[in-house]
Amino acid sequence: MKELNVIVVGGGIGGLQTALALGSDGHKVTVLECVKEFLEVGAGIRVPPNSSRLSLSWGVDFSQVKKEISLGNRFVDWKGNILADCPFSDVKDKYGSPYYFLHRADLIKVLVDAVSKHRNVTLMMDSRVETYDFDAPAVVLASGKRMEADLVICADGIKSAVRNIINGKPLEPQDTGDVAYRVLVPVEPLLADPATRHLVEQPWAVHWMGPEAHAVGYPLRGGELYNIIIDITHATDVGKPVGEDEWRSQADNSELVRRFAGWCEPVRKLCSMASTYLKWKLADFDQLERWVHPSGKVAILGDACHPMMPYMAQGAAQATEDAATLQAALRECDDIHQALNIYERQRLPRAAYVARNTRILQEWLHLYDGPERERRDSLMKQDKATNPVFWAFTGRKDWLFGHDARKLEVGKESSFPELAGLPAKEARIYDGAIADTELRKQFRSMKNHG
Ligand SMILES: Cc1cc2nc3c(=O)[nH]c(=O)nc-3n(C[C@H](O)[C@H](O)[C@H](O)COP(=O)(O)OP(=O)(O)OC[C@H]3O[C@@H](n4cnc5c(N)ncnc54)[C@H](O)[C@@H]3O)c2cc1C
Ligand SMILES: *[C@@H]1O[C@H](CO)[C@@H](O)[C@H](O)[C@H]1NC(C)=O
Ligand SMILES: CC(=O)N[C@H]1CO[C@H](CO)[C@@H](O)[C@@H]1O
Repeated sequence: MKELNVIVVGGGIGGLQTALALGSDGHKVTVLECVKEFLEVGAGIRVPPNSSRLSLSWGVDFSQVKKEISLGNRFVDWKGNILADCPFSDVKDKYGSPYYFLHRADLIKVLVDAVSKHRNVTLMMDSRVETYDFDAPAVVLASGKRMEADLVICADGIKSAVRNIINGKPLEPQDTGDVAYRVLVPVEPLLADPATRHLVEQPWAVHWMGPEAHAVGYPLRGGELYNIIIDITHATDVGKPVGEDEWRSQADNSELVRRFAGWCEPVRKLCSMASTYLKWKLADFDQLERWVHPSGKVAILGDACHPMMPYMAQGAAQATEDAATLQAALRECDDIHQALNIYERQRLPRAAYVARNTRILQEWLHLYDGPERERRDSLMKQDKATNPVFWAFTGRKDWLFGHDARKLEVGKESSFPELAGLPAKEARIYDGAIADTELRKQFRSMKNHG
């Protein structure tokens, strides 16, 4: 395709990567970002193998930031017993690059650095897009300025203002039933304690799983910080509720300490160390019908079209794949509309499949103790499609990590590995008929009197 003028709305991880991908093919890209400057959101982000290679090919320099290389996913019950390890030791040999743990602020920094050095990409901060002209195509900024292009890519995140118009009918993100706490703690107290030392020294992503909650922890920045994500059902979250896809910074850890009082020592310690944290309500939706506006000149990308719970650590990676497939489709076709259709046909079902699996994982991660939990614990040890852990079945792991998003697959039969089923109805928390056990009642009374 000839060189295009492209507008990217939104300078998140998705928008910046799209700009770099298209800029490296000679397209002239302007990124419009509404905030005045990027917030330093203190949190970790997991970057799977093929994702970092794509970024590298667009000129992103990871060498300047401190990374941790993941040993894999470790699954532990809430009392501290290791149930299964899903090692990533083969990842570099098999998929060509390691699985990284990064600080989110570091990832944004390397992306912004690459963008600011790039001759073909311009990043405009403090530039809110208010309206779209889908046929031109063009956007109008809050300042009143109108900007035209050959192609507009909307990467404006989960609250996307343009999603419903592109989709042709409304589809709002729905509450998943869970809230997420994100915490960063210093490592010194963890290193000083023999019960937690290994958490910093051995960079597993440890998943502690218990009734209606799980926590994931991993070290960051060469072991300078420890990152924890805690996901709890609203029903048993004893903290102050947050509004629809709003996040809030809080400093009082007493609610976490109370909620996790019955858990193993590392989890209790991490909760007590949480001096400040961010809190989200997690939302997602079923797949959209369209990612491309009928004008054929505007398309949507990233969390705007496939928001998902963070349980597979795939949100940013899926946005990276979006950018790579879009780049490849524009290379392949002379017609923009045709390229966008190829992009949609390849990306929409893949992202929807990952989101669907995230919901299955949600049920298995949050089971109460009982027969279904015992069945889970034994399924987790088998390299089979019935294993509820996505990566523990080699067929799915290869599908996820071995994918080259720059290879266009449209026309070929795209096949998806089999997903694990849901737990039995009576054990399911989100759509089941779970019994009102003593423990459930206890959580509720903690909530009411908290
Ligand atoms: C708790 C949590 C943990 C996560 N952990 C991981 C993980 O480990 N690994 C992973 O891969 N993913 C993870 N994710 C998901 C990941 O953060 C997102 O999927 C990814 O950042 C999405 O990027 P995006 O660019 O599509 O959207 P966003 O990052 O939301 O960016 C959208 C941008 O558009 C801007 N914008 C919005 N409207 C306008 C407008 N009208 N005009 C101009 N600009 C506008 C916004 O200011 C924003 O900068 C996690 C998410 C959460 C909530
Ligand atoms: C920018 O575009 C030109 C073509 O206009 C291309 O030759 C060059 O490689 C691009 N720059 C980068 C850094 O990719
Ligand atoms: C972009 C990229 O690096 N893609 C690679 C992903 O992994 C598969 C399987 O290892 C490779 O064949 C791709 O080249």
